[in-house]
Amino acid sequence: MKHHTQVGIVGAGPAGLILSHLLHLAGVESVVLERRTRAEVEQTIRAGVLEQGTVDLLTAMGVGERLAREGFVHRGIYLRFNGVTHRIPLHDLTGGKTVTVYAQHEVIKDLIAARLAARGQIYFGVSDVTLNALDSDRPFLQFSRKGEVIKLACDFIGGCDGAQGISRNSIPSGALTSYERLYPFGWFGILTDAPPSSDELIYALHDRGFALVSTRSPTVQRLYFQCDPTDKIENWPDDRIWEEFRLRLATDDGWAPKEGPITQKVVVGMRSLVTEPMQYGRVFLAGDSAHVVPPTGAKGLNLAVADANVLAKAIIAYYKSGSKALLESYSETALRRVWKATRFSWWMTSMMHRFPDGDAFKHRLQLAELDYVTRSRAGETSLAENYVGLPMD
Ligand code: FAS
Ligand code: PHB
Repeated sequence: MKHHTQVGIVGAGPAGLILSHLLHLAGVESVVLERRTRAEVEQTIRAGVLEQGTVDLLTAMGVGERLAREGFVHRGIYLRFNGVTHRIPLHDLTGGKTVTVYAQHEVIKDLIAARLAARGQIYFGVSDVTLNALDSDRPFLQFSRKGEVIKLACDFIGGCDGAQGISRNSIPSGALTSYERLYPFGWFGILTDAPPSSDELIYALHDRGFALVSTRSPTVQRLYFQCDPTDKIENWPDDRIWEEFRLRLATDDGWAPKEGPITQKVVVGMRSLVTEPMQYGRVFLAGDSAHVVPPTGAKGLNLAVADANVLAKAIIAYYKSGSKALLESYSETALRRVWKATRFSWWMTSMMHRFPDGDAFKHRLQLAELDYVTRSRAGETSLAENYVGLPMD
């Protein structure tokens, strides 16, 4: 076990693994510390949509081969409201950009395989990780592994441990400002063994609430509907779930989802959170450890990737030229994109969910906004360029 590395990374999610592999490709060494087992990390069902920039980066990193083979390229999405479906032609509106549906846990498997094939150091199942001496030039991580307490000296620390991690909380609270918005609803998500119900994703607003039709493969589908954030999966037997989807996704021409056995149910809460700055001394936050977005805009995973890309460039520049300029501007650079993705995720969420306050005026505004976005070239272009992903740098 080494006791010094150039970059110590906490968390083996998209942010930590992308950071580690980008550093490796530039000859910078890192060690990744992950509290869960490899199997747990690789089996965590989460996001499903990769922005064009994410696909391009994974490909450039040499981790895009299975993605190219098994991912589903989508050239548009559907918005459904008042029983009518409108297509947003993403590809036509953005000069040829698309999104690819490829599950986050598949990206994780590909990244872990690439790291280990390159003899990367990922320590799964560690515990009691602490970040220390962050405002010195000799920070260190300390953790327990196989009953041994280990001290790992680093030049820099990547805090990539997600919304429930310790990195953000290791920074003196006076040094950070958090901006948060809680939403009065969550998502009830299912995986079902069924063929696709649609060739592209369907985002629907119904009087009963939001619903989303996504996919994972020709035989496994991913669907969500808006629910009370305190709702429990025990309240939702399969037949009640399908009835709710049929109601919320109904169209004037009789469309209905293709049903099948439900193999996974989850209730996820919904909030927007941005922490500023995303750095303190020698620790740099990337991904959900610094910000959380509601999944409506499919941004969470993609923001983690973008942060890791910006941070990797900054660290590599330091080792190559000794310049700290990109390190010093990391937070400002990352936050410009984070706030634009946070705005878009808030906008999509606010437009497409029924707020329980029953505000009829607000609901009429939502329908007017949807009517504008789906009938205005400028409106649909704005949605499209945000959905496929704003430029990474
Ligand atoms: P992650 O949370 O993915 O990874 C952090 C890692 O750090 C985890 O493996 C964790 O085990 C580890 N860790 C935490 N504390 C640690 C400690 N003290 N020591 C060591 N390791 C530690 N985004 C979308 O774009 N679309 C979606 O549909 C979507 N659905 C989601 C559904 C759910 C249930 C959740 C929770 C999130 C969803 N997200 C979605 C957001 C999600 O994809 C995140 O944005 C993405 O995983 C962020 O990646 P990371 O920042 O790497 O954090
Ligand atoms: C998913 O497939 O899990 C998914 C797709 C689009 C979203 C959110 C989640 O906006």
